[in-house]
This record gives sequence, structure tokens and C-alpha cells, in this order.
Amino acid sequence: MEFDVQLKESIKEVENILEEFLPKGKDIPKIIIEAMEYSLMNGGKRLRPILLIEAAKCVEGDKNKVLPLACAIEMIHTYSLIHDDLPAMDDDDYRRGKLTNHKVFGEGMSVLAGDALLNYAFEIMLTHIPENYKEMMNYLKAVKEIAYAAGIQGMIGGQVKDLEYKEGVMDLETLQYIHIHKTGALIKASLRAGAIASGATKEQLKVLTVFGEKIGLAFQIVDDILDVIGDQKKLGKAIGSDQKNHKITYPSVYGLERSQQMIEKLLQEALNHLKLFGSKGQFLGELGKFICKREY
Ligand code: GRG
Repeated sequence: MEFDVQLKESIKEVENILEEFLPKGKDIPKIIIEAMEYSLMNGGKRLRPILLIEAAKCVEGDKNKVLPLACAIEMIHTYSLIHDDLPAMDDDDYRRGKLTNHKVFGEGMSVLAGDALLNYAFEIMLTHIPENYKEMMNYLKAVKEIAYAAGIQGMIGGQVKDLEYKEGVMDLETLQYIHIHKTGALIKASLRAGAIASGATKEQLKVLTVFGEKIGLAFQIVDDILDVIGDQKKLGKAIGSDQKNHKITYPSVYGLERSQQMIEKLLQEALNHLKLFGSKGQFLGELGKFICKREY
């Protein structure tokens, strides 16, 4: 099957499950469900849940058993975007071509929608713990992996540094810390969680970890480049925000050409590692290429 078709099918599959997992119930105020759904079902690329599912497939895990983890990671990602768009953070009006959550629901409700998605992600994961002891232990280790990557040692840590340096001059070491933690950590955790929950061997886990690290960093360099030369229509948001906010980025330090060469090098190294999985890793490899060559 062609990659584009397969990707569309995977996105559809993730979206169906997200719909299924969304909270329902008379006792929940309708507005919070609407605010959560507005951003969660708003056309994301669904990269993290697909990476998680594909990592499970690479190690011959049961896809159905990792679906709660895949949905949870997309909910955590969505919460981070909602909060990142708030006036107290990046103050953005548009995401994926549509008004940001707080522009529609107001700042207070938007904070709560982010909180609710984060909390609900853990509720879903903990509601679906397998009963078999070995599977349960692997699954709980995967939940911990996600918690760690989303927290102060991961995404929040990266966002904290980003916020701290908003006004000041950042050095390259800090830029790398931010990239690795703010975006890289959740991408790496998607792969590791899918593998760990599916009982990966040490060697398999190592390969998927390195693949995740390389693709995670490449993802962020692409993001930096798109902020300089991206197509606003395709991106669904304005470009040039890094320059406007005097942020140092890969293109501002290394230039566009060298940044692009770095992405290519990271991609090739990531793909080399995947060889361990043979044809089972083929779609994951294509996904890596898509991430490195994306235009949105
Ligand atoms: C608020 C705790 C907290 C963290 C925010 C990830 C993050 C940390 C902020 C996002 C800021 C940002 C736009 C970073 C660039 C990289 C990134 C995460 C882009 C969006 O991810 P995609 O391209 O998004 O996977 P879609 O729209 O496809 O879901």
C-alpha cells in the first residue's frame, strides 16, 4: 500500500478511537467536553499515537492493547498545544488554521480544557491496565515512561527553559536542551511506550529509542525551518514568530542549508537503526521520512 494511503488510514483509525474514548456523561459540564473536543478533534497529524502503534508492531505486539496509550499521548500533546497557545505563553490566535482554544472558549476554560485532557489521559491509561501480570507490569512501565516524558524531566522542563529565556539571549546548549525536552521527549516516549508495553527486548528498545531521539530532534529542526520558509496556508499559522521573538534556532545559528543537511543526516542514521526490524519497520521508516520532509 502507498505510504500516503496508509498514513490516512492510520490517522482515521486513531481518530475513531479518540472519538470513542472522549468523555461522555450527564454529570460532566457540556462546555468542558466541547472545549476538549474542539482541540483534540481538530485535524492534527496524529504522529505520536501512530509512532506508538508502529513501535508496538515492530516488536510484534498486539496493537489493540496499546490503543489506550496511543490515545493518551495524543491527549497530552493536545493539552500542551492548548496551554502553549495561551496569552501567558506564546499568545497565538491560530492553530491548524483555526482559532486557538482560548480564542473560542476564553482563557479560563482553555486552561481547564488542557488540564482536563492531561488528567483524562491518565484516567484512560489506568482504566485499561491488562489483567495478565507480565502484560500489566510492561503496561505500567509504559505509563511511567509517558508520565516522565510529559513532566518536569521532559516536555514541561523544556517549556520552562523556553519561557525563562523568552526575553534573554539563549546559548546553543540551552537551545538543544529545549528541543530535546520540549518536543523530543514525547516523540521518543511514544516509541518507547509502544515497545515497552509490547514486551520489547533490550536490543529492540534501544533501536527504537535511538530512532526516536534522532527523529525527535529532526522534527524540531524542521519546525525551526518552517518558521522561516514555511507556507502559512499549509502550516495553518503565521510564520516568522521565532525571529520576531528574537529566538535562536537551528537556522539562525547554522543557516538554512546546514540545518537541512543536519536533518538529512539524522534521518539516515535513524533509518539505519530500523534495519533490525526488516519489513516490520518499513512504515515507521516512511513516517520518519515524512516527519523530516513535512511542510506542515
Ligand atoms: C504547555 C507544558 C506545555 C508544554 C508545551 C510541545 C510544547 C510544549 C509546545 C508546542 C510549541 C510548538 C508549536 C513547538 C513546535 C513543535 C510542535 C510540538 C509542533 C506541533 O506538533 P505537531 O506538528 O502538531 O505534531 P499537530 O498539529 O500535527 O498535532
